[in-house]
This record gives sequence, structure tokens and C-alpha cells, in this order.
Amino acid sequence: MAFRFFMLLICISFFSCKKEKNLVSTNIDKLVLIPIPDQIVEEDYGFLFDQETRVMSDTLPEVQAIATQFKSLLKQTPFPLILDNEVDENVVSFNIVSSDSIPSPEGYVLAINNKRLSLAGSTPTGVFRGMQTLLQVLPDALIAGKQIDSLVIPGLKIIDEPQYEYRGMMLDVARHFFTVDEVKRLIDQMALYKLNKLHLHLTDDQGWRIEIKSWPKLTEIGGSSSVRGERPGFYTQEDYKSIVAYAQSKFITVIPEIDMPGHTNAALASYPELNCNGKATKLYRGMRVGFSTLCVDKDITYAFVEDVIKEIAAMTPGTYIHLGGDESHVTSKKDYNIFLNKVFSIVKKYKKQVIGWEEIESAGVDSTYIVQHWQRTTTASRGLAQGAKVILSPAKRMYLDMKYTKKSPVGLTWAGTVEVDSAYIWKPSQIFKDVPPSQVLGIESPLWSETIKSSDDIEYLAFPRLIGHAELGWSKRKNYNWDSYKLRLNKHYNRMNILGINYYKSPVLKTKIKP
Ligand code: IFG
Repeated sequence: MAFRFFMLLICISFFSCKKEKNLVSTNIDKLVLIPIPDQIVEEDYGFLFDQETRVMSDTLPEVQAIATQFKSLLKQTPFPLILDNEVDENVVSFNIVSSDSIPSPEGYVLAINNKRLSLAGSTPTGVFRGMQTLLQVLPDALIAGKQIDSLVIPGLKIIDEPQYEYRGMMLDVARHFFTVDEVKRLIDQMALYKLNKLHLHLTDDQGWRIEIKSWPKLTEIGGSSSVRGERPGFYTQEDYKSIVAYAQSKFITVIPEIDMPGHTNAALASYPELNCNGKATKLYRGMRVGFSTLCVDKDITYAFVEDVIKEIAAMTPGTYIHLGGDESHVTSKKDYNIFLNKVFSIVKKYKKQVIGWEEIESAGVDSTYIVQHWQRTTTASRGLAQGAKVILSPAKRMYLDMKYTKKSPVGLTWAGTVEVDSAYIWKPSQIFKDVPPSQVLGIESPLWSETIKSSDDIEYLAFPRLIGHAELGWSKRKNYNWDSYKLRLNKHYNRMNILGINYYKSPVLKTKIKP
């Protein structure tokens, strides 16, 4: 006791004894990071939270929101985490730095040692992407919202940036409708794995799901049905704007698809005048494709398309509008090209750029277009040869509506069955290896909804394959392989349980894991 008193005297009289935080040595072997970061090195000591630990944040509101999210994550701990932009030690900081130090707009540096936990990006997007990694570094108990009394975060330095700029998922809300809340739930899950594009397939033969004020019957009639009539519905423009804003808050861009000239029965059933014969079709509740077309010869068709694109463009901050263009089996090639060229001009008039399924290349594309590869590399290659960019959705690897095995309770099998390993073991860079890498923007995982009608169904088909796709989209090829991913994914199941994700328990992962 006397000694301690003596030490205290020494401290008070001679030094400003900053309480040296005790050093806690940590290791990063147990961390489960997916997508795997580009560079990660271990530090000797971790960051120990205590009563004096502060939080510092850049003044940008989006960065402050990330700091607030971090603080709320630790609400079940005894640490006050007072906001304080003056301290330089014992602090958790969220900063914007120059693009000289972090060139990628989605890149970040996460540096954790005994003095500070610092997350930096050159944009709020980069800080947000890094926050997803930080979430995976935090212990499961914290993510589960359990009360914890002590917390040390493993010491590490991660320098990370994405391989591809386009890392997306498509949700078909036309065959079966999904509510705003179900879409927002999916957005939350996508954000955790650094995906940045949500392609919404808003219209098809079975349903028109987005309110167009100048053509109200599109949703009154076209939104009143679905596959087997199981899930009718539509988004008001307010609903759609709230989805767009919510996605934006997670730095995810919504890309709306109005599929045309095929896959248009819902519109043709809503307005007789859109049909060449002037008669409305019947609403369709089946699962066939390729039997519908807008009437290419009628002027009203282009007035309709322009009204739709005008209203969609006004609600879409993103650069792209997806025009579909797939499976127009009852539109002659000549008419298809005439139609698309007129519609391309309309999209440009509203200052947007065109994405379309690979077939649109026949109408003539250029470097301002994106063709989405899904079925024939030969078709997409013709688009690439014209200078278009490509996003990769090869059905045999990326179609999340393909069954895992023949026994899967939901899904289709026309492109084959796709187990968790098959979805992962392929090389995006090798699909079109003869074109400049800059023409390959990235990958997107389509989930068609003919056979699904709930968030559980979405999650069963999307997880874990979407997680593997997220790694293929984000991580550098040199940093991953199936064996390392399989180990990490096996350990990640516990986190998915905490997150309440209804994932498929693949037997592929149960096989003995090489140590
Ligand atoms: N192909 C159709 C989709 C959907 C899908 C189901 C594309 C581009 C089969 N078009 O994929 O509408 O029916 O797997």
C-alpha cells in the first residue's frame, strides 16, 4: 500500500502519468473476413476499450453516421465512448483522408493497435466498406447484442480496395412481388458483403411493379397478379424512392429494369392500345417466357416508353436504366433493332445510360452501354467488340434461382444445379479474357422469383452463394481460393445465425476440411 502511495506521489509530483493502457497481445487467426481483404498484417497488441476511450469522426454526415452506428453497436458495453475530436490516443476514429493515400473511392485502411482503432477512406463510401470489415472483426457476442464487460479488438492493419467496381445482385420483384421491408432486409444483408448495386427487375409478363402516374393501369391491372397469383402488388413512387434512399444510405445504387420489348404481358394486359391488334391480353400467372412483345409499329408504343422512362429516370439518381431486351422471341430481329434504337435515344434524352441483357448488342451499342452476360458468351462478345462494357451473370455460376441440388425445395434447373462450390470455383477474369479488363465492370447475381415468395426463400437461395460471389467481386484473385474460402465460410455460419439469415446448409462444406 505504502509503495503504491509512494508511486502515486512520484506520479503527481514529477510526471503527468498518463495511464498507460495495459498491452494485450492478440492474434488474427480466428478472424473470419469475407470478402478477404487485399492486405492484412498482424499487430502485436490489440485495442483495449476502457472508460476513457473516445470516438472521433470526420464532420461529413455520412461518416458521422458510421461512427454513430459503431457507438450503438457498443451500447451493451460499459464504455461511454464520448465523441471527442481532440484526442490522439485511446480513440476510435473514422476519417476521410486524401485520395493520394487511398486512391480507390471504395478503398479503406483499418489500423488497430494498442493506441487507437482507426478506419479511414478517401470517401464516405470507402469508410462504409471498411466498416463492414470492422463488423467482422468485432466479436459475435457484440453483434448478437449481448452485454459484454470488456472488449479488446485484435491488432491488425488492413489496406483494402475492390477488384471490380460493379458488384451486384438482381431481385426479380415481377414474378412474385416483395415488399419494401423485404427489399430493405436484403439491402442490409448485401451491404455486409460490400455489394454496391441492386438491380430491381420491376416488370415482366406476370406483373408491373412500379407506379407510373401517366399510365395508372400498369399497376392497377398489371400489378394485380403474379405467378400463380400468389404475390401481387406494386411500389408506389414513394415506396420506390424509399428503397432507393435506403440503398443509398448503404452506398448501394439501385438500377431499375423495365424489360422490353419482350416480357411485357403485364403492360399489354393493362392497355389494349399497346397491342398491335388493339385488344388487351389476359393477365398471365404461368412461368413461360418469350411469348410477348410491345407493338413496334405503333407510335403510342414510344409515347408509352418515353413516359415510363421519364418517370423512372426522375426517381433514379444512378447513371443506368436497365431496358431488359432478353427473350424477345416473338419480335422479329428487324423490329427488335428498330424498337431498341428508338428506346436507346429516349434513355439518352433523359440523361441516363443503357444496361441491357446481352441480346441488345444486335441493335448497335458502344462504350457508353453495358451488356449483361447471362447465357451466350458469343452474344456478349459481339457487344464487347462494339466497345460496350460487360457485367458477368453467367447463369451456370451466378443465377441464384438455380437449385443447389435436384432436391432443393425452390428454384429452377434449366441452367443446371449450382452447389456452393460451383458458384465460387470460376474465374470472372477468364470469361472474356481477350478484352481489356477495363471493359469488364464486374459481376451480378440474379435471383429470378418464379418459384419463391418470401424473405426465407430469397435467403435460402442467395446464401451462401451470394457471399462467395461477393468475394469474387471484391477480392483480388491472388488472395483467395476455394479451400481458404471453405474454411472461412464454415466459421462464418455462426455470424449468419446471429444475423438471422436463412442460409442453405450445404453438405459440400461438411466434408473434412484440410487443416
Ligand atoms: N431467363 C429469363 C428470366 C427468368 C430466368 C429464370 C433472363 C435474362 C430465365 N431471362 O434470364 O426472365 O425467367 O432462370
